[in-house]
Amino acid sequence: MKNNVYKQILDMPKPAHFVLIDPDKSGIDEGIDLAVNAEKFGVDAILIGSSIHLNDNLDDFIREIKSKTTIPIIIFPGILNVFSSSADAILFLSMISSRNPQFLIGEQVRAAPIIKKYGLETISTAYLLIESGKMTSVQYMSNSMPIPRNKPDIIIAHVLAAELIGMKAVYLEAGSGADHTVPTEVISRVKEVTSLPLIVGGGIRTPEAAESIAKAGADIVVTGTIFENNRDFNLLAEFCQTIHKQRND
Ligand code: 1GP
Repeated sequence: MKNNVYKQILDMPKPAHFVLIDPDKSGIDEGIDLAVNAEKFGVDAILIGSSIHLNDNLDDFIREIKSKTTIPIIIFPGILNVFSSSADAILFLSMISSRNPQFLIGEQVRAAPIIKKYGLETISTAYLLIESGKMTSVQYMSNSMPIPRNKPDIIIAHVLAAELIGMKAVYLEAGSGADHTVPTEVISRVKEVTSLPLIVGGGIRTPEAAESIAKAGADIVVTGTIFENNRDFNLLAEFCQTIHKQRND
């Protein structure tokens, strides 16, 4: 029987560090190498996802990584009908910053019967795309306008709506490879209004940036591109230590 990943997320010391592995950018061997080292150097969970899904080997990819790691392996879907029953859970995203119905509810309707059949744990997650300097893949692929980065009140209104709807986590997304991360002012303002786990990612390239985001109130700091381009596991360890240093316990 699989673990309750949401409970693990609630219970894990915060801030936590999740590493995103994109199966379109890493082969299986590279993905395993990154996941195994991520676990070794203190990463708390692995997200697996991509904006497009160019490869059809997601199931093998996840099964292989699962067989060599013990931390939670969570699907972070670009398109919700691409997933695998081998994962521990899936972030069941609704892109609430969007006004494109396909990414608010369309993808979820298509995916729900299969996810139910697989018995995969879902974590209902409010996904907010925040403007970050240039067009990102997620913006283009979802045909959605990001929320202006200098409008924290609008961002907060979205987060409050998500909480009232009953969603279980909030993901503030600048977009993979973003020029600018989600502003720390936005993170701290959002943290003041919600007790839901607050996930922040996009454009985090240095331990210093990760530290500011953790200090501002992110419960989970997500890094992706930095370790796709640079398999420097000393740097990975430094990211982990910097993020974990912000823990109170
Ligand atoms: C993207 O938030 C993640 O969905 C990670 O972004 O690749 O820029 O680290 P980066």
